Amino acid sequence: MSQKFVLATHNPGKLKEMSSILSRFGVEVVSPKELGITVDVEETGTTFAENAMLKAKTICAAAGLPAIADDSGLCVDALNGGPGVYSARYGGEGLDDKGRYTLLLNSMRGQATRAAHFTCSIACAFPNGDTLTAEGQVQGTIAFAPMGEGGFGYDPVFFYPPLAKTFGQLTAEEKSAISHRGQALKEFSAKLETYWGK
Ligand code: ITT
Repeated sequence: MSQKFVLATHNPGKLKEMSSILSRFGVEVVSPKELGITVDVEETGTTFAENAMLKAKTICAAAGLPAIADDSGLCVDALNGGPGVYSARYGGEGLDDKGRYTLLLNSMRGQATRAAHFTCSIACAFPNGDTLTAEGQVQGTIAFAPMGEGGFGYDPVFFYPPLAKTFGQLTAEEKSAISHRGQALKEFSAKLETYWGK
């Protein structure tokens, strides 16, 4: 069975990664923009899972189509798990991706404990009220300087020891094979198969 899903995100980096990963699993997607949907969901949840479900349900209601949302972030041990759910807003509204990762590098100056992980919660809401969820995580460290131009967000400063590269130095395919988003969407597509098989 095939059905079209709207991706409940306004982040172009995420949209690109989610579309490409989901297309490999045979899931057909459309962006909110293509449907003329501009609703900006206020992320009032305190967990990634809550925020993902909030976005999926709101966009599903607006589009009348099943919606898939991603709530994700970077959790740094030395910052007590921050910026975490506030990753997109770290440092306030005025900063762009580069401003945010520069602020992060500055707050990690002199810090020897550099362990961090990316986490991703996927939520899918169907017009009939059904929901599906999935999670993914990837461990790494915070680099001492930005490296690479790939990806988006904090990728240039997220160092992945097994490949000895930052996420910014990986191709889209390399990143998706190991990333928090890649893992969460893989789990999601398996759950979707089961859901459709019911
Ligand atoms: P939507 O809510 O519209 O999806 P957003 O960017 O506001 O977009 P989030 O609230 O989930 O999304 O914030 C996630 C932030 O975490 C994102 O803006 C990046 O700064 C960071 N992030 C998440 N996944 C990342 C990745 O794969 N690489 C680098 N940074 C990532």
